[in-house]
Amino acid sequence: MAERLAMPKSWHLESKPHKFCPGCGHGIVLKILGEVIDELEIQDRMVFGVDIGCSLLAWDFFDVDTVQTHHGRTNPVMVGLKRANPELLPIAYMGDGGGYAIGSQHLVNSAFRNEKIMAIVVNNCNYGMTGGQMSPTTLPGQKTETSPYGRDPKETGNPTLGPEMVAAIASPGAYVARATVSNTKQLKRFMKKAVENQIAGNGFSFLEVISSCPTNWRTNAKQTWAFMEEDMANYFKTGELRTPDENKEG
Ligand SMILES: Cc1ncc(C[n+]2csc(CCOP(=O)(O)OP(=O)(O)O)c2C)c(N)n1
Ligand code: SF4
Repeated sequence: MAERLAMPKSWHLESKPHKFCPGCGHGIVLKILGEVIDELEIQDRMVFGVDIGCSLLAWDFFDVDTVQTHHGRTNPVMVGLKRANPELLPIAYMGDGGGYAIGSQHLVNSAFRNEKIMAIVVNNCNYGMTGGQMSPTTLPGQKTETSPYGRDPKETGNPTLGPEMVAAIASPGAYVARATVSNTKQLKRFMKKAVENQIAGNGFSFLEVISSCPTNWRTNAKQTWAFMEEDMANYFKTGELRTPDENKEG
């Protein structure tokens, strides 16, 4: 059994070490989420929804009630739980494939209806679990299994800007932001504000997190960091796009 050491109290100790590849950003996002759950003391009210893709490797990550749903269906399942029991704090956790491709209609409808749930999209610019195919957020020129010559926006459009889309259709009370695993202080601030927005019952909370997938990017540590901090950061700008009081950190 793993030792607790610096692990959040809300983590499920028996399932550690976790199942993500070395260098994967999912572990960082889930560590920050665990710290926020502990600090806000919401472990008993939280329901964690994991999608298909590498997010599902977190099915036993937290010591909280967890539901696994198919591609992109995590948002409506969390909405149903919230409507049935408004005391719950459901958090939907998915990849850019689940959130912006096959589950995009659910994301759009949750945002339009200002559903009082939180959704986290971990954006690693590819379909990680299935071996690195092109996803909605694959960057122009980026080589993947299904774009071996690099993504051509003339053929496949431009990468999806999830928070920008959600911010454009969100209602007052929504919280929308983009963070990155390469800036954990900012990531924690935004994660906490998104969860606090749920506790206050203000409206939809949406957080995209720029994350790493060195296995499919086929990058070493230095190249992984550079891809996130240069290529991805140039296209996907971090910051808050909607807050309940409209004071935003840029
Ligand atoms: C309806 C359906 N279509 C396709 C698949 C195959 N599939 C499983 S995981 C996955 C990719 C998921 O990518 P993403 O959501 O970006 O998450 P990641 O693995 O990168 O974290 C796909 C296409 C599936 N399981 N179900
Ligand atoms: S395939 Fe990519 S996203 Fe999935 S666990 Fe490995 S590094 Fe993480």
